[in-house]
Amino acid sequence: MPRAGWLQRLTQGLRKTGASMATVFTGTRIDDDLYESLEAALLQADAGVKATQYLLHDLKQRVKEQKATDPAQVKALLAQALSELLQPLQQPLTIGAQQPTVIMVVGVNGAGKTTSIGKLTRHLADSGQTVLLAAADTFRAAAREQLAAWAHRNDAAAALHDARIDIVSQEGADPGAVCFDAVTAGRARGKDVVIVDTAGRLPTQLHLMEELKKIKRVTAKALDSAPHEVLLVVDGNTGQNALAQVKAFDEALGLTGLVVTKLDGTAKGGVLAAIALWGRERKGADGQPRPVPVYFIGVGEKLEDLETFDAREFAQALLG
Ligand SMILES: Nc1nc2c(ncn2[C@@H]2O[C@H](COP(=O)(O)OP(=O)(O)O)[C@@H](O)[C@H]2O)c(=O)[nH]1
Ligand SMILES: [Mg+2]
Repeated sequence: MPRAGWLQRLTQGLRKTGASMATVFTGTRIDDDLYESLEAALLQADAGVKATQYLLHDLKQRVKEQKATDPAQVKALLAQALSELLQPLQQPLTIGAQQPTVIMVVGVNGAGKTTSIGKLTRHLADSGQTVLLAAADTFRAAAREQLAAWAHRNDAAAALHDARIDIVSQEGADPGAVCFDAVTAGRARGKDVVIVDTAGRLPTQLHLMEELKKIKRVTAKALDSAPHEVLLVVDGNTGQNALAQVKAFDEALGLTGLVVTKLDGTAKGGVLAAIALWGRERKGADGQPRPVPVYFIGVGEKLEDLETFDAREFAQALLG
């Protein structure tokens, strides 16, 4: 899909937010009323209290510095403030430093993990990477079948590069065992990427979170440096709860990236501002801020409906 078409879909998905943002700037004066309705619109957009306060403060400074007098200018300055806040989330997923690069995918039920894996596989196959999928969502037979169906849909793209999408799946097996086999097979077959699909779970289900930690440990037994990426898939419609999910999964597993799905629907989008602000406080081993990047966003249910995250475009779409 051309990038422009995708952007339209995102804007369409975020149109409610965009519409209420737009009305904030229709007045003729920059006054308390404007800032109050902006505050309400940001909260309504799921930005959360902290990110809303941050953006308002930042915006007021910009307005002062620029000596802005027209609400339209304020809107442009808000777009700047927002895209600067979101900028650190814009980082590419890099593949190839390790072979195979092992990507573990986690999240709550229905977030779009398996669908995103299907799309990501397409993205990788298109760039000539060979992919092996691990069906470590072993709770339901349907989950294995769903992953296999996505693999099959990707075969045409892979065939262009003389490759095919392999899948490792075992009925009734322990998810850790499936991962171990998958990573071992990925090494033996010289695959570029191994993607591990896991069963959905809530961060409050502690025994299930322990199981994820175990999957992670077992993966490292099959390949020392693995997993190289731990991706959390979050449904863009979950509002502020998305931030709670990010924090909890990060605490348990150490996330390396996010995929935010369903931004084509009725998502409000502001939660990315909250995730970005939280990311500033998150420190790496070197004490430097290490935000969790948004590698991709999902804008539909089809194979090609995955896009890299672009902070500026996202800010524009959000502001309508
Ligand atoms: N509109 C839309 N639907 C999506 C997107 N990503 C996933 N879905 C749908 O969300 C539902 C759950 O997806 P699934 O991948 O099975 O979730 P999982 O339980 O996390 O593996 C399915 O109906 C998908 O088609 C997206 O970006 N946009
Ligand atoms: Mg699934």
